[in-house]
Amino acid sequence: MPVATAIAHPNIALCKYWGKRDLALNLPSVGSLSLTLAPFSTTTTVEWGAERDELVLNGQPGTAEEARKVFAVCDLVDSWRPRVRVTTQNDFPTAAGLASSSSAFAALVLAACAAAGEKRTLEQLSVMARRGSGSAARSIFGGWAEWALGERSDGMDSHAFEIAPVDHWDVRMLVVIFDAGPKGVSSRAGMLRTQETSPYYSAWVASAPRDLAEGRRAVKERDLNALGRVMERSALRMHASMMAADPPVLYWKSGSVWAQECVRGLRDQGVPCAWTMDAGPNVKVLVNAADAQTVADRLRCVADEVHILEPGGPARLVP
Ligand code: 2P0
Repeated sequence: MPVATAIAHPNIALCKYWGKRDLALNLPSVGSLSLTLAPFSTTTTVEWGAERDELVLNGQPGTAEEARKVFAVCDLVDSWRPRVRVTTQNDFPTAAGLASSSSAFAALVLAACAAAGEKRTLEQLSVMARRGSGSAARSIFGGWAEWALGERSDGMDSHAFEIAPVDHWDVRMLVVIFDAGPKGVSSRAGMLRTQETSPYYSAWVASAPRDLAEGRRAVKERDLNALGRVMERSALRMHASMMAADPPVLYWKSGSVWAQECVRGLRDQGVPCAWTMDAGPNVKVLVNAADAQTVADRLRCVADEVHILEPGGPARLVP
């Protein structure tokens, strides 16, 4: 039976994706920019030919909704596919706002295509990963990746690409955890509610292209102060749009604000650093590698756990 195993790292967006212009194809309303992060990873094995479709996620049977999404992506690899067994393991907390779906679907498409003997370009893999989860389009690539908005109605030009390689810039991303539980509102539900009910959603979409252009330039120039301004602005504008939804989508907790204040305090003392937040209360902080330990020690005063992550490589097959 053909079997393949792939490993992928999650990514954290520096310029955010929030909102869909096409639900069925999972096409975004805005372009986004991210950093792929090691050593956190998802390892996924696909057996192409099994008695029945089966998903095992972190040692437990996947839920019906998880299985539906996983097998729908397998259908994209081959619509006449045999039944498959998918075994996937995250080495970091699932659903804690750490973008576990980004590494999960990137590893899945790579393993599934290899097990099926289907050759695909990185761009085609990124398109397939996007159908599973938008942020996964970016985790096909290592280092600094941009997910293009695209123009085509079939979505084939809405894929990620590398804007700078993994060794471009010696930074660290600190993941500041004070709440490791599953989130109350899924990203997908939160996005849909925002675009259907928030009066600020159109302003968010209109503001995103400028942030993306500035973010791309700051990454290329390795300008942490400029990138930090864009990161915080993009995160705040995204969260402002969702807070104004009806009912509101509010992921923030008191710890989120404490961590942000800690980052501002460090910056006032001359340590370049900037925060971002996703669909959960935990905070991520971008710093120069040389400052990572100092900043992590300071953040440990307001958090249960602080993980120091580094730029990670692309999704790859495990021999
Ligand atoms: C991002 N997030 O750019 C944004 C910022 C969360 C906040 O992508 O519906 O799991 O599967 O495409 O990718 C998380 O949402 O959403 C996400 P779907 P996804 O990283």
